[in-house]
Amino acid sequence: MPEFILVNPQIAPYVAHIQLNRPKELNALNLELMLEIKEVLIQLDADENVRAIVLSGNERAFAAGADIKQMAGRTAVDMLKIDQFTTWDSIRKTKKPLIAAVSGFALGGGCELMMICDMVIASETAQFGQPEISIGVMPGAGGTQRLTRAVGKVKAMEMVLTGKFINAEEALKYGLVNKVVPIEHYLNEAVNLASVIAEKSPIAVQMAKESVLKAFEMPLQEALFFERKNFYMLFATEDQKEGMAAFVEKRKAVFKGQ
Ligand code: DAK
Repeated sequence: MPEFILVNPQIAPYVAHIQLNRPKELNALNLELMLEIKEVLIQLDADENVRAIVLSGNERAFAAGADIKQMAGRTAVDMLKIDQFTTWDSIRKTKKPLIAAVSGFALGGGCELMMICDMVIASETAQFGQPEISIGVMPGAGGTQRLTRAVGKVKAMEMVLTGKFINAEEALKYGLVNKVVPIEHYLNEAVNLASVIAEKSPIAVQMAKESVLKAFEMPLQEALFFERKNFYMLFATEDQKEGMAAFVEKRKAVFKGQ
């Protein structure tokens, strides 16, 4: 049983929910919590009854960053040996769509974890930041890269070099989040978004997710080639036959992930 997260494999049909659960520490990401997220995501990725996953904290905090108290005394060699990247890389490689439901603080590693997710629903109270500079370090789990790709150079520089937070409205304006909703709705809104995706062909969703992510990893020509292969591949699925037949027959498609 995980100690630092709560897992509901069916918060809605085909939608799983992982909730970070260290409320007193504002969901600070200690190593154990990250390992638990990694393990659960591997299980959910393999579970045919799950087609999309919502990741949330609580109303006060999505996550206020890596656990500073756990990290404070470490040397560079300790950090190297612990090799947290194995865990973070595994989370990043989740095949199913990950939707972050963010309320309160999403800071440092919390913001980086959020940016690994594919979409973000924020509550009006959400605050985002990369405040590592204020504790003598800098973002180490993708913050300088993913934030810059999301919000552009000057805003990323401002956030990373000053450590200042931005609010939900600003995050929306800069394209860091998909939607901002009142606090009482943020989790439902994320689950609803996940449910819309869960109605689609899970194979097509997986291929499409993979292809969009290549936009950040490959030069355009290679990425277009990658997209093309995935597109062709989908014509080998029953879901493609079902989807197109349903359109022609004017009925709702029922996708089986075959
Ligand atoms: N770590 C540990 N404890 C934390 C914490 C954190 N990041 N953030 C908050 N807490 C704890 C506080 O210590 C406090 O505990 P007690 O003192 O009550 O025992 C409790 O949560 C409530 O916090 P506050 O009393 O401070 O609450 P406030 O509302 O006054 O302030 C705050 C909220 C979020 C503004 C403040 O807590 C704060 O500034 N927190 C730290 C934010 C921060 O600097 N985050 C960045 C951390 S560095 C890597 C992967 C990831 C990372 C690095 C490498 N690899 C894969 C290699 C990530 C690094 C980081 O995130």
